[in-house]
Amino acid sequence: MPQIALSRRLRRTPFSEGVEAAGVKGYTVYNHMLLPTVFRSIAEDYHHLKQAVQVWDVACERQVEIRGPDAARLMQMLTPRDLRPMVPGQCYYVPIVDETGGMLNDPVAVKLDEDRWWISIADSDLLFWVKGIAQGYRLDVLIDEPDVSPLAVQGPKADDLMARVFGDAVRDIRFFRFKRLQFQGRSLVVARSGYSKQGGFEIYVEGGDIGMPLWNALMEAGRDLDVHAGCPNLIERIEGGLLSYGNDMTDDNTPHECGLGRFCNTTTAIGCVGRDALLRVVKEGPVQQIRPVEIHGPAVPPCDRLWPVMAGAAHVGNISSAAWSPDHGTNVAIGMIRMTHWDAFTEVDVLTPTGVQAATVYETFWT
Ligand code: THG
Repeated sequence: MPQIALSRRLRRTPFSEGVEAAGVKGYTVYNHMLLPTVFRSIAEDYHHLKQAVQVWDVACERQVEIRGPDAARLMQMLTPRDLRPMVPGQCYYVPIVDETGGMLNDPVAVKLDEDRWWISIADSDLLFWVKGIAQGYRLDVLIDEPDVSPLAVQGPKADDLMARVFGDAVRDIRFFRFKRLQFQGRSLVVARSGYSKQGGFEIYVEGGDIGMPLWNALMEAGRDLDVHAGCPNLIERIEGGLLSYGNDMTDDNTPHECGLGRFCNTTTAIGCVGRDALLRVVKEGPVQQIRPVEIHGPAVPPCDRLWPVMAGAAHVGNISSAAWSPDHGTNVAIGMIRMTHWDAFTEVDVLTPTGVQAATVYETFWT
């Protein structure tokens, strides 16, 4: 098999040494950085994630830091989610849209202080857009990518493992809230969040030098909990309906098409640069939307391009992510489906690279 060449442009992370020692078998590239995709096998990693606890190198979730008197104003320009209720110590999942209402990213916003924010980005070069808006509007802010690398601890035993390293205070952290907790004399943001539906935390490791000490501390503390290196799991995230920017949506899609309307308050998000465009979209309603799709029949190959969804001769949507689910005994998938066929239990056909497979559209994901 051809290999992907490593170089300085394809950045390693503070945890890469630990990832390699744990026997990583595959990577993808995300924000110009290595992101592990598989350790034992995707199916074995999936079962283990649902039963035990994993430590994930998600350093590729880079931070865009905004600080200064206009930080909150700039943040609200970026998203149709009303940020006024947000207080320091909170995280918000925020669609980021351009002037047409198209999705530029779907990050987690972290409000450190009134005048200091992190945007924990998905895979697009959001820094350029944020800097461009700040310059264009002459805002009083400093914007950069700090030396901050998230390390996720995910799975049903995450609370027990984290309590051993950071103390019982972790147990009281509420969903999408964070506390500052000490590790080796350094104060780190620890949030209850993460790219799985199994529960857990994300540690925003400030300073790459403590990356491996923290990785090793978690691995040693969790030996009897069956802790293992892991990574965002394709099967689990499709079951849970966690979207992947660049795969399941692009700048051609509005948040409403992505099913992210519940994270938009477009009428009250005064200042959002995509507000006028989105107000028009909200009035008419989307004509296509993200849906869970069950693809019947044998296990599908990896979905590395859009697979047409057909109703007879009519092209009614596209599958963007798919995998065999061991727990459900069927293929789980995410598709963008036109409104004529987006009702639950609509029967369709999916054109996979290996042939036509019958499929059923649903309205709610598997977990
Ligand atoms: N954590 C952090 N940064 C990230 C991700 C993350 N950056 C990249 C990527 N993931 C951004 N995308 C998502 C997608 C889904 C969620 C978070 C980031 C998520 N969604 C929950 C859900 O849909 O059930 C909860 C959303 C909510 O209720 O607010 O967690 O994972 N740091």
